Amino acid sequence: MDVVSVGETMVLFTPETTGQMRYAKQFSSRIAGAETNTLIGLAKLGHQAGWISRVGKDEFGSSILSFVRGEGVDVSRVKQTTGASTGIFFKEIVSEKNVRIHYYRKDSAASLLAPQDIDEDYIAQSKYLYITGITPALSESCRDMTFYAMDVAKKNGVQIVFDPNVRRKLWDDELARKTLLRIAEKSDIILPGISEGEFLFNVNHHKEIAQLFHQLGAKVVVVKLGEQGAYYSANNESGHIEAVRIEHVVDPVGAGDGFAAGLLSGLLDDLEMKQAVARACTVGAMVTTVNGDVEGLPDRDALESFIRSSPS
Ligand code: CKP
Ligand code: MG
Repeated sequence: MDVVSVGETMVLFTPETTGQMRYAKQFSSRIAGAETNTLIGLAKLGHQAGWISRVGKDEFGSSILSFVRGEGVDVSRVKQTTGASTGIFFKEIVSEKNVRIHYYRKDSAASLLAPQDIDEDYIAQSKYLYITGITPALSESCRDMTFYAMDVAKKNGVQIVFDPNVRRKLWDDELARKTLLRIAEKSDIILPGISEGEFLFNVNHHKEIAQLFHQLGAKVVVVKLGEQGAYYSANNESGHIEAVRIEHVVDPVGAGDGFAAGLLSGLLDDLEMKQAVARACTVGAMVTTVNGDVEGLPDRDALESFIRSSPS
């Protein structure tokens, strides 16, 4: 495997109409979860991506497994669990500027994940372990598992890549801050947004955020700046990459996961940091042009033709 990740994937329902969801009568369903969004992005770009998780032994669990497998991700380390259901969530589009997420994932199958779900060899043979701040928010056993997976990676020289993905609806602020900072201390590459830097350190300047993560031990920090692109800082090298201009953002959710896929893809292809960050910005931008979290992720051909057609 090039990249292995562990986390929850759910069925996502979106009302066909905008406005308060209580009036919605029809919903479309998709599959989404930060970790599989990134793994699918990598698989579409031709990399070997593997997922560790649990889903329920139910119709939604089966649907997630066949979808993620169909996108080219290895699901051999995903278990279907009896006694707990697959999580679901809703994306309520009240108005273009007001999108609300409603989770129905408490005590879900994935929240039962625990250290014994980690196959050491599976992580040991991979190049990167990709962790997001969502998995440790799911339960205490998920927190234990996250740290255990990172210990296995460290022991075997596998690089740890971390997207803080703060989800304040899922856990208490103090526990979130403490846990995410502990994960950051063990991570090699960190991909925060400005609001995550603010949440963790109470500072909102990208250079300061990068510096603080370096002080915790990170070798590479890439701060996502949305429409302003991204700032990267690594081994005495730093710089700013302009965002790719998008005419109309259809759905911003999933952009961060696409960004991670683009960056890891660039690093796996041995691009220079600057080029890898540019690929991250491009993939992140492409995700926002399509409804759904993974549907806008490009394969190689789509990525190249998008770059050719973008105004430089
Ligand atoms: O930070 P992003 O918008 O890239 O993440 C979106 C994902 O995993 C989405 O797919 C959802 O399932 C989640 O984050 C989550 O649990 O909030
Ligand atoms: Mg994010």
